[in-house]
Amino acid sequence: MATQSETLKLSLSGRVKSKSSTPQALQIIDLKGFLFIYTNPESDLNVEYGEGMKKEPIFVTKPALPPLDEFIPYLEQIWDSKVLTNGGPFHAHLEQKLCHYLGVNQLALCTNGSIALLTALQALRISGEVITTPFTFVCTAHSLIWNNLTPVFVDIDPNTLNLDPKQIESAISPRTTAILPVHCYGTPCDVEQIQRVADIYGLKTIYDAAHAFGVKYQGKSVLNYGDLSILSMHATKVFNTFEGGAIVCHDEKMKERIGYLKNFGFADEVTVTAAGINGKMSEFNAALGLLQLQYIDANLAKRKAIDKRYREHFKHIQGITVLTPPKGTQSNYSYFPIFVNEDYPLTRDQLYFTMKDHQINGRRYFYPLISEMPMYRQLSSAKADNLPHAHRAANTVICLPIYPDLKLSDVDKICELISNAATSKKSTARKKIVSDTAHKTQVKKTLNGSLRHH
Ligand code: T4K
Repeated sequence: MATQSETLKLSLSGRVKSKSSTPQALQIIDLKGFLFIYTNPESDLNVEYGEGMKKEPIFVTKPALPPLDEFIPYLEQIWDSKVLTNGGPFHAHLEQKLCHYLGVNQLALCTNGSIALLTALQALRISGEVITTPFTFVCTAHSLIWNNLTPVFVDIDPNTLNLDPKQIESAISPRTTAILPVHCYGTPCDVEQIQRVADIYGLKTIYDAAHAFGVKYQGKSVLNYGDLSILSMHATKVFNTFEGGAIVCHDEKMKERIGYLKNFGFADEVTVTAAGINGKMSEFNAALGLLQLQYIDANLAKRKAIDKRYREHFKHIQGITVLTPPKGTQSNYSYFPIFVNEDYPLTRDQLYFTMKDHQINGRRYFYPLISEMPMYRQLSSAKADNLPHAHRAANTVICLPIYPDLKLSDVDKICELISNAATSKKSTARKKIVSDTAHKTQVKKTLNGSLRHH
């Protein structure tokens, strides 16, 4: 995109060097490696998105988007009708199409996966304690805190990295009302065993299926298990509507209740049935979803080919393990996690930073473990010796890049790097770890500073 006359140069440390610029007119926001450079605040379009000085870095994901010209007619319709949100025609149509595509009875679109999770817990009137996994994105546990619920962490099964059903029973107390498992990376939980425990103890089950769009287990959608499941349609997900989410439920009555809850609790113009929230998906996002659905199968096929290629490589790289989905799984290939074991010559972080040095930006999903975070670590279930498998996974995982546009030749290069890294420059990697620690210390200082400030 065209820039202003100012010649901007960003040093690697993030400082701005500008020839004839007015520095005040420049705003640089560094979001975890993303550099957003605003060169002229007078033009909203004149925004340059860059990624530092690095050339063609590869990120853990890159959103799949349909051709822009195909989206224009949808936008024209919105512009003509002036129906922007509050349950418009695209919203209704996408709900219907997704039910069909996913093979589920009812689905309520939401603003995002987080709101879907908050609302699902409200819809089932969950109270007290909820059993959940610490090996997930922070949002899973945060949704409990936002509902004034107490998370009780249970360790994961080392084979699936999902909540271990064998350990749920011993974590149940008189205050337990629900189980909140996660189909982590899209790998189905042991849904039958979880249901068995839930039935015995009369617990509700809400699946955080943020990663599991399109995943099938034993021939049916994994979203059909439990009382409710939530989906995320965030930019980083297999199926994206920029931001978006959904709650999958079994019957119309529940769909109606969720409909009220995501619209401030309104049942009609004058009746407010609950302290609801604004959790509605806009027409823009819903229209995009309709178009995205036309491409989902092609995108899943590309992901499958990438997953296959990675697996072929990792058969030959010692010290790295990969996950094998349970028998009967039809995967969506949303993530490709690898686990760096003791017999690989580098530590996980050494490999992670070596990859970064080569512009390969994997992610350590999900490190640090939620149970180690300040708002959870005082819980007795958060103790490290209660969660050995979760700790091991968090300390050894790297999610490798996987997205439809990723070239197989890039997959080959990534694997070659991982194979070669084992035998090369450990010192470079160590240096990076020191800088990561320094960065963390800086973040801590800043946080402390801003806390004091407030
Ligand atoms: N439950 C679970 C288990 C979840 O994993 C999530 C979300 C939720 C619930 C909540 O659903 P939402 O409320 O988000 O719908 C990302 C996502 O923001 C988050 O949605 C996701 N899980 C989580 C696992 O990953 P970050 O902080 O890693 O995102 P970010 O911005 O660093 O993006 C990762 C990479 O993706 C970037 O390096 C480049 C690429 N990217 C990202 C964005 C946003 C793009 O190319 N374009 C983009 O617009 O959290």
